[in-house]
Amino acid sequence: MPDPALITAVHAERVWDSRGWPTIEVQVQLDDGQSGQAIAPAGASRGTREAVDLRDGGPRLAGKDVQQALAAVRERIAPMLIGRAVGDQEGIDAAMIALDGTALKSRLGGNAMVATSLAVLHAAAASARQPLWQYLSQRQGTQPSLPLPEIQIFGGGAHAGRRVDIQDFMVMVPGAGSYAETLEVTAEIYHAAGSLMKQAGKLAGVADEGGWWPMFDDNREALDMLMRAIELAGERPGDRVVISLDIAASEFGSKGRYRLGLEDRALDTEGMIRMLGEWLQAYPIASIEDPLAEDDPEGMRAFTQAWGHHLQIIGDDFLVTQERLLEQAIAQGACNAVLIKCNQAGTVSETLRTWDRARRAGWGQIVSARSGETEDVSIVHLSVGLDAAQLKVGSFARSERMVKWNEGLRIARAMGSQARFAGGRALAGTWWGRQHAAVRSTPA
Ligand code: 2PG
Ligand code: MG
Repeated sequence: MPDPALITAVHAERVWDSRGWPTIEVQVQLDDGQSGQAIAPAGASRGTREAVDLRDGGPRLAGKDVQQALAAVRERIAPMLIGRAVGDQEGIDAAMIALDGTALKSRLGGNAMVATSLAVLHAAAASARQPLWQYLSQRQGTQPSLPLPEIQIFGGGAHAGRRVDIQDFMVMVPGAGSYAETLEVTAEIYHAAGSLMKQAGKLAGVADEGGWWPMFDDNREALDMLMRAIELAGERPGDRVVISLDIAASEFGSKGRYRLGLEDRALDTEGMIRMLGEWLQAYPIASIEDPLAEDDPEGMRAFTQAWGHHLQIIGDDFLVTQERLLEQAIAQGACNAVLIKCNQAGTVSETLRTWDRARRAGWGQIVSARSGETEDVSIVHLSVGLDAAQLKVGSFARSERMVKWNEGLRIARAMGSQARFAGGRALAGTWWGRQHAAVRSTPA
């Protein structure tokens, strides 16, 4: 066994994200000449219990500058990491957590910590002379697979000036034969949706994650337009292609009161569950994220009891990639899948603990980007290496999104004949999985 490589330097620089705001890039150098680097992403619809980014405040750059987070890496984290073995991810993350000492990582900054933690992981993979997906899969003992993409067609909510209430109108192609095929089918649907918007005189550019800007008069109009786009792309909705929604209900609801601004309607928890139930009966929706607010666990439990057998129910703001919250939700029977965002947890080790807990519970796992992204492709490697089976990156436009979808293609090529596509595995327990299992078992 070669001696483990040691960290010799940790650099931090200010770079810029896809919304044009500052963020932080960390590079970790090793004594074997290898290095790793990573950039912190940034959310807009953030859960209140996720790790917080350290931002400078003040009048410049809307208070979003990251000089304090850069200083935290250069002056506090770097001296602590120099000389440590790069493979000791847990020890390094634990040391940062102890140095920070706060519940939400507000002293060093979740942005400083996640960029450092991911840079350490990349450096360890480089030192092992392995691509990150392979390093992770060996470390965690998984069989790597290419994930099923979840791709946004219309953006909304906090990513589109609240033009519609619902945040993400997405498609998945669980019936595709390969990762590459999901992208091709989605491209057809994305462009079909753009043509329909143009014909209707409603084309107004794209939202934060590259999905079409939603010029709709009510939330169902978006769903109807999505159905038409799927058909125009030559697909039968519900067959190879299904719909997926991120309601991001915490953005317009709290403590059991929800306000749909677009329709000027107020709903209680029961009303929300009823409305979503009507949608689930009318449209081929196989996955729904944050159907109720993060402070409405009773609602989440009731919704899961009513619909958990029918579709995938994902906790994002509700679980914020925290093992403790996931544990509670498993005990309560709230949700049946978890969104995995490294910067909500704040370190790689905490992210891996949440992923592992979900896996042991048989819950779905969706590795996810944030609405503020960069050229960083770490999450694609995580989804493949952890065999998470699903990946959410935003839409099918803008390079901070495409760099990730394209990285999946490169990984598939590198895997060659070993490439395994997760396909519709994650949706096996939903109406889609049952329907397609039945189709498969019907004699020709
Ligand atoms: C979400 C993400 C990505 P944000 O809610 O799932 O769509 O948004 O990064 O703004 O939290
Ligand atoms: Mg979400």
